[in-house]
Amino acid sequence: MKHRHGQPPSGLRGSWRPLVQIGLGLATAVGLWAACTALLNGTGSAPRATRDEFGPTVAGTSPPAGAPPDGMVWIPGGEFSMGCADPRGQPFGGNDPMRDARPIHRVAVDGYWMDRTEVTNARFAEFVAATSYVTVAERAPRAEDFPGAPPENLVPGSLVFTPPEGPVPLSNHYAWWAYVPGADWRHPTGPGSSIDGRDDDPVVQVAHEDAAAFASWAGKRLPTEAEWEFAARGGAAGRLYPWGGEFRPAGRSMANTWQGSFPARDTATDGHAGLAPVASFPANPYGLHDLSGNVWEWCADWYRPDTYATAAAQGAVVRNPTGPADSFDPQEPGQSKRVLRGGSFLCTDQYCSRYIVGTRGKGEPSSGCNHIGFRCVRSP
Ligand SMILES: [Ca+2]
Repeated sequence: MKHRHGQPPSGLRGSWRPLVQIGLGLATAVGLWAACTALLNGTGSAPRATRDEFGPTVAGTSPPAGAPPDGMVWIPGGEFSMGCADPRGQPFGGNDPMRDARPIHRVAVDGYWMDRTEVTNARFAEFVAATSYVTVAERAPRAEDFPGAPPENLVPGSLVFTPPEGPVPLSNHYAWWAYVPGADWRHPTGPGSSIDGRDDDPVVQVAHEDAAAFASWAGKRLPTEAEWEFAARGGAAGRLYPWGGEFRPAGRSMANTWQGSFPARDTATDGHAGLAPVASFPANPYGLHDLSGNVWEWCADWYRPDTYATAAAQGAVVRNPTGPADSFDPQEPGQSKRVLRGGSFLCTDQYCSRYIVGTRGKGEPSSGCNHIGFRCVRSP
């Protein structure tokens, strides 16, 4: 098992025991970041794929009659090649082989509506105003769930990216993640922060169940991983990015990611240090914004590294896959994970190149973070 970008050694975790006790969570800080860092062993059976293995995308159905739901666009569905070739060696390809995104295999999805953008603070606030919903990060951890944790640690909070003063080894996520009491969707980086004037930023510090609760209230649902990828590809086949094959075509930034030396200094040459308001960058051919970078997006599926191997072994087009029945992450065998997609403003080829459209992320579902949000879909 490689650990170059994986879990810190247990001794380091031991030094963080109070935090670990507070969160399944903080284990999860790692889990969440592992979403952006994983060097998976995978099953060992996934063959190295090439771009040649992508077949054409065959678009599906026309939109149903009537006006589109507010803020949504029609995704025609159809048959496509799902997955990611090894991006190492490509410009901005990073150093992760992305083994959990292979084999590239044929998948078909029915048509659906999808939110043009990530769900914003303004929209999430409407939901909370209408329902008095309290997010996971705003609830105090229960003592029975964290035996041995000091009572003073059983306070609501969430995970916040906290850049170090200078360069640090990239093998230890704890150098830039902290559990911050009082961090929640209204205070994305802690009690001193706010979302005033940030109506159009994507909502963050939402756990998977918070996202699902919003979706249910809105008459929508979280996308399956296959729906997310079909939409992100915009009808094209095998491209590295939602907009094409070049990360910065003609020198233009197409997504909110990280520039500069990670994790100490984001030079923000793309115009945004931290979150960007949704739709700050061009839409893909289906009219969807921010599929790459800005915030990770929760999907409905459980995560397993062998999901694609299992699907491909069926030897036929996989129709409307909803993911495995359970979760397994060899990096954190005791933690269930849901799929995350798209990468975030923290992604950089120095560390995480999951702004590449076919790559997969994962997160412990009860944890929010200030680089994780979501968008919804609706079936006709
Ligand atoms: Ca940026």
